[in-house]
Amino acid sequence: VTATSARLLAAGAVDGERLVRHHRQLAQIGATPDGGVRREAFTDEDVRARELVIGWAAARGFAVESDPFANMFIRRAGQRPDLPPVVTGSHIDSQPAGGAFDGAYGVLAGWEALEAIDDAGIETTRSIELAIWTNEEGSRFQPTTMGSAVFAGALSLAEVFRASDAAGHTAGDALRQLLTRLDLAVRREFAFPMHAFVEAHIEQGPLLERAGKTIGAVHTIQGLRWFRIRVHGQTAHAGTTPAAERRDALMAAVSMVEGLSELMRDPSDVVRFTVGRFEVRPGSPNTIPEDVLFTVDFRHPDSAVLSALGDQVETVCRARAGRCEVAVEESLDAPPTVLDAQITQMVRDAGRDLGIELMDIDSGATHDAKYLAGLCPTAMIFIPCRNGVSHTPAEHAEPADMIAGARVLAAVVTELAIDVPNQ
Ligand code: HGY
Ligand code: MN
Ligand code: MN
Repeated sequence: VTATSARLLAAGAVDGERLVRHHRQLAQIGATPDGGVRREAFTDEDVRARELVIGWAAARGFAVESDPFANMFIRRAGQRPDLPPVVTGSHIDSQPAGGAFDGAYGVLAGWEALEAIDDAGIETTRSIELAIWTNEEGSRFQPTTMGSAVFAGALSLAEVFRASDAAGHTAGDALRQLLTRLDLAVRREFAFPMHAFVEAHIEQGPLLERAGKTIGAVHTIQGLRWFRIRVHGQTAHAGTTPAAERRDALMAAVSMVEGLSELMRDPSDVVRFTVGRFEVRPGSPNTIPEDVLFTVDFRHPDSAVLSALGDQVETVCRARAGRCEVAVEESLDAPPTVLDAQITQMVRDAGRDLGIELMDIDSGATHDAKYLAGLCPTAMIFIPCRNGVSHTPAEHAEPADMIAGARVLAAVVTELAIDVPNQ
């Protein structure tokens, strides 16, 4: 079987009903009444979602292993298990008020690709693996794409273990608990050699839907910087303390947010600037706020702009601190990532051969693929989502698009796993 005929065989073996059924099963774990999902990293829901996929793997006889950060790898062995595998995958953790597709779709499409290839009886030279990356969202423990960052060596285990949630629990403790419950074979080393990585994902924006296309071949993932800003003042009585004697952390933080939104003002609407968390302590109506923690998520496709504006975040906060103290910590600094041209061409070719409408696209959201791209040739396949919305319970992708994406993915990973020139 040539790589070309095998990839069509793999795509043809994708079972759309099975994919949609698996999606429904996964979406039930952490389902919220508004149709969304709450399945944050390291929670009971994260554990149960992993167990579901581990169960599917066990039924197929595929081995499941993890690295020390519980990034999981499910393997369909090839004829040459000694060669670096072809890896696909995404994440199954969600935002606190998330949807049922962000991340989950890439894991389910990857799993469907593995099953389709297995059903079609295709012998691949390289093994094909499904990766499930830990804490991609970074909502509870910052930053986003934590698991792949640790895997790629962009963050150390010691650094991420110290990350703490709003209740003061650390990511290190949360990971230890998760590992106790899952009893995983922790056998994989960080950054083990991979031949290629391909991630399927919903677009999370409106471009594919507007253009009437089914697949996006992703060119670049825009860069982003994350900051945690702690403002410290002094509690005092709201009814008695004169203005001049106040050290109100909230008033200082509000002024900082104003200064930052001026800094980030962009008439061309390319800058993305978000303050997504704002915590006030002690949080009593008649007490002057002593502590504020807020976060900044700043994104841009141009690394020069990321540097120029991002480097001023601390300066602006200091200038607006008044009588309060401020500490600015940067938890993520990721430049724009250009994905692999050759595999992206394989995505376009597979779309063409399967008769699926496709276009090139850039990613406004970030993905584990950006760290994998530093380790091996990496590509991404997008499918549309309704009204372009994501990180909301309203997130939705059509079954027909989910199936089309899984077919393209199955074709591409098959082609990558069969062809072994000069080895
Ligand atoms: O933040 C992001 O773009 C992604 O959802 N992790
Ligand atoms: Mn995602
Ligand atoms: Mn997300």
